[in-house]
Amino acid sequence: IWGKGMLFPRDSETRQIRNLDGMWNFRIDTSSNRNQGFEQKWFSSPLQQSGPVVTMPVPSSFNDVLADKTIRDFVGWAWYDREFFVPSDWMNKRVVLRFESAHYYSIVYVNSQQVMTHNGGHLPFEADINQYVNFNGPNRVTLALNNTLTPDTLPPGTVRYETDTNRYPAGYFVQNVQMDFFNYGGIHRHVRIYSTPKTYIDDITITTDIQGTTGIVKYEVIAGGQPGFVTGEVAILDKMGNVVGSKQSLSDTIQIANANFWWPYTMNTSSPGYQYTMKVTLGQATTNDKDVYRLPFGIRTVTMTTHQWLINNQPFYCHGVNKHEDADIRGKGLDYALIARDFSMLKWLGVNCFRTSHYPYAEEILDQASEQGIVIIDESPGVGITELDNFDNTSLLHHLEVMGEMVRRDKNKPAVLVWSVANEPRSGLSAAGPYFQSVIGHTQSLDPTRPVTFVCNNDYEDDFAIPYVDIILINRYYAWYSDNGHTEVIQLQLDWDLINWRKKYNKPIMVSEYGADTIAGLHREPSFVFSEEYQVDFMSEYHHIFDKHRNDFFVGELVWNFADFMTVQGITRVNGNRKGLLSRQREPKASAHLLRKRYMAMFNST
Ligand code: GCB
Repeated sequence: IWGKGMLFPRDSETRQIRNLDGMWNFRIDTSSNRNQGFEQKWFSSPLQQSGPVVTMPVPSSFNDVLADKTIRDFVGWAWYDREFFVPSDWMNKRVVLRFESAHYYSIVYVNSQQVMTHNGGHLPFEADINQYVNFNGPNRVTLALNNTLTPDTLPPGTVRYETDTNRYPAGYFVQNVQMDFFNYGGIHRHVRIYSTPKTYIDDITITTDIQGTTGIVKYEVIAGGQPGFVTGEVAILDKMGNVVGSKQSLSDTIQIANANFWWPYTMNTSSPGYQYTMKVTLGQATTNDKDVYRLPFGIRTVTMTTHQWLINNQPFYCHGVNKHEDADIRGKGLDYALIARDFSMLKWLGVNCFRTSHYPYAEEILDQASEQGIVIIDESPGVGITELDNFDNTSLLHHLEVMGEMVRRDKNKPAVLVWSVANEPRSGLSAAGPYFQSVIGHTQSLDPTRPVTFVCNNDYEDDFAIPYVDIILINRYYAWYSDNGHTEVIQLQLDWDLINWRKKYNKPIMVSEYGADTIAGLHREPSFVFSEEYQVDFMSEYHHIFDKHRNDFFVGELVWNFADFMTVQGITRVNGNRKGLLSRQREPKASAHLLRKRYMAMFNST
């Protein structure tokens, strides 16, 4: 069912990795038809031969690196290239070129030949380039990257053209987006080449169950290349490297007595985030190929009852935040120092769960969450599905495809416990019924082990998509987008709302967003909107109602947002969205101290 696998590149005795990060050559195509790059075949020679280039770091968004407004606001084809070498002893191997993500539409060339295309940011793509490369000299990789959003992309967007040259310069157009974050473009994550034997481990799927103290590990290995007569050997190693189970088969079940289960760090402080390693060895009898891959995984279960979220059959209360991949200069570019800082601040806040609003984050981030015992609600880039044509068949097919890519990438990550297929679609439209029945049903069939949902900002009376979810996630902005400044309405309105959802659907409920814009350092007493005092008062009101229903059907709260982040320019956004508990530089506002006190007190009671 998975098609081709997308295992994260990992070194082993049979695999090698070379990193292609660094400074690449870069040019944007500002020609009037925005198509000069293809007409002049910029992919057929080094980029600096067809025109001027600037230096652009990879990984990074291209927008905020340079003091150049045209590049910052650019919409269209951007071109990257660089030289690379392939070790000559890779000649008889699979040579895979992999982009962990590039936003949005990619066409990749190696030595002037097109080797792959990919539709969508946030998810990896790769191709075997063995036949295109030179093993005895330099090679060139070129990427043509287009960040234009259309009604069929995820997230969707539209382009507005102005042709009245009395009022607009020639060629004027604007990208309109339906989401509240900056549409960063660029090569956002690592680019690598890696080698595997010609017959190789293409994919591994692990699902786990528990029975008493026994862990039940079901696995399936898919071979790629010329499988023919392949043999499989699987060993499970504990953290100390001891083999605790093994089988001679490509797909089977292994039982581990007295297993260490994967737990969030707030539910088990002695060994949170416990992961085993599955060592898979694949052999090809005729060619003598041998491939080894080591996959970390955790043993745990997740269940939604009518009123509880259970992890390993114990009730879990999610106290967390929403995040963004976002920071100064690099935009959405992967940065290890930033990842480490964010996890340190998540722990400082006492967060035990976050949602990857509003797209799948880098695998390095999810792997940290797995290792540190922080639960992930893994969200697709389905944000801003609000116009009628976003529900058409082309959009639906792309959404199904993206869910397939996302589940394929993240299915083995123990921290990922819930799939969210979308954020704030117009689920009050009748078209949302069949659309989400299909997207949610597809995701459930790809992965029957995890609950599936979407994030809703609609009213309880008239929602067409909520009937299909396993848990209800609602975003609420009482006393912000409505009754602005009036914190006295929050308890009444939120309570009324939660009780009505509960009565209608009898499912567990979370508030997946609540928040108020706050300028760090702005103070007013009594509290006033945009001041740190207001954010504190505002959140405290929500907490009363969360606590009222907590031991009943209310299973979690996620603040909007962990940190301030960049958005489009607009009259409601002062250099970005300021609803962070932390500034964009990850320093706390007063609300962060409030949340830290609240979340720390929840340990062991979750
Ligand atoms: C929302 C959206 C989020 C926005 C937030 C806001 O409901 O899901 O993307 O950034 O509200 O601050 O308006």
